[in-house]
Amino acid sequence: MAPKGLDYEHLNENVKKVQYAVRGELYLRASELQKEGKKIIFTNVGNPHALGQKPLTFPRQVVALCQAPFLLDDPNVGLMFPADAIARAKHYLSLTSGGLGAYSDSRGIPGVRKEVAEFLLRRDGYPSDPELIFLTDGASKGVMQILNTIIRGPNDGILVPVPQYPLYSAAISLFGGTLVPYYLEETANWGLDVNDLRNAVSQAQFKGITVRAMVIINPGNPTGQCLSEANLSEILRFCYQEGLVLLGDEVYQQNIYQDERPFISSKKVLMDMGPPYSKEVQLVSFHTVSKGYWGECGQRGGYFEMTNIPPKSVDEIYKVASIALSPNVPAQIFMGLMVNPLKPGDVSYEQFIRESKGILESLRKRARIMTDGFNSCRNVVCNFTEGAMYSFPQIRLPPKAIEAAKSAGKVPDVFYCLKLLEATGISTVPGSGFGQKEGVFHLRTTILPAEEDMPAIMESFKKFNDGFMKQYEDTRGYSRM
Ligand code: DCS
Repeated sequence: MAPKGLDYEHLNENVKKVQYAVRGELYLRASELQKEGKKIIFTNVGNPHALGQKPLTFPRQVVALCQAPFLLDDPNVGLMFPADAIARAKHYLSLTSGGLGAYSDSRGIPGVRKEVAEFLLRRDGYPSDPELIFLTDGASKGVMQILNTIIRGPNDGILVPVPQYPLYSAAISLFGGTLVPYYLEETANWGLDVNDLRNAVSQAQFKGITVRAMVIINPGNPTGQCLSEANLSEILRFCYQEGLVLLGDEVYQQNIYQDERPFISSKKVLMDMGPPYSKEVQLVSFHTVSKGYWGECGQRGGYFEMTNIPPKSVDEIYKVASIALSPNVPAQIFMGLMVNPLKPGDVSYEQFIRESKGILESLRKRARIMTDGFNSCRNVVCNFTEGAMYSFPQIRLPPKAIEAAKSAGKVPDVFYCLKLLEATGISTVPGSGFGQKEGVFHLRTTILPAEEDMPAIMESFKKFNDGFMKQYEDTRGYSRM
């Protein structure tokens, strides 16, 4: 028989090459165990509502009214919804062309893009053009759109931090480009050294690869560090010298758990640098409704803002966005609500602040409990989670554990994480899914389990880890950085 289009052997090789550990072997095993009735703590994905976080009331009221506009005609609507939610629902409906059931412009609703631009002006102190803001189905789709536009083939390189969130490695292989790694330094709190970037570019050039873009994740996933202003300006200067587009993944900008290094956007640093940088460096920055105290992952809302991108390139990005007709319209309303929150004096303001502060303060405590918990374990060292939603401890595996993993046909950190899962139900992602230096092992867990469950989870981790170490330890050396 003639081969058929979807026969495995004839699939697009780029599709087959893609790896995505966040939903990989550990996740599949955890799902199996759950089916068998084992209680699983899913700390593999940064999905706050799945771990019990309650949605903020006000945005849900607004979107509920937008979804059911007939409620607005009900004489009792004022008994069911606060006046500010009713006003906001009417406002957003007036911005759509036919409510939530109608496609929007493929860049998103113009009125919401204007609200994003106003937010960026307030945040950074520099004007932002709504025409250069595209709304997307989560930040993921935006990142994929931009990478797809940049990558022409295997000789195009994208500088990506290692460890990194595997959206980047996966999308780069899907589009047939080449990932050029730059290593974050664990002993320097996952900082990055511009000299390493230069080396990475020259090594790539030596192999015939032209580096065209650089990704930063700030705050970092899985590493949790917040980049300083000085570091960001060094990076931007480097991008200027090398002619690279900077892709600034800033989805965790609200998730900050220390006061020394508040979030500062790449756009603000770039504009502060003045010409020639502010006029020349091409920057695309990404944001989402999935993170922060919103955690509305399932809504799939995001945006990207383009700076110094030539109009003809913007037109091409618009054209390709148009193939998918329109981003999610309800998610666009969430984005509008996120960037244009309630103000003091609004009826729902107090409740909104109470809810959002409660979430952030609790995340801050959980970041501390986790880091301290990991650091109290045998052969585990962990940098403090300064921001984002993850803890990324290094696990110093004894040589015997590495041998045992090899004979089980597993990568050592996968072996450790599988044992952890079987023993405790804690479902993590092995560090190898994010990239790490040779011979060094990690795992990633989210800091999202409920605060009251945290001590028990850390205790159960410690019990497992210390037992594991005891089982495999001998007098020879360890894996270490
Ligand atoms: N960028 C980073 C750094 C992320 O961590 C995520 C999601 C995204 C982009 C995409 O988010 P949205 O598409 O939902 O906007 N983080 C995943 C993770 O590591 N765990 O859960 C989801």
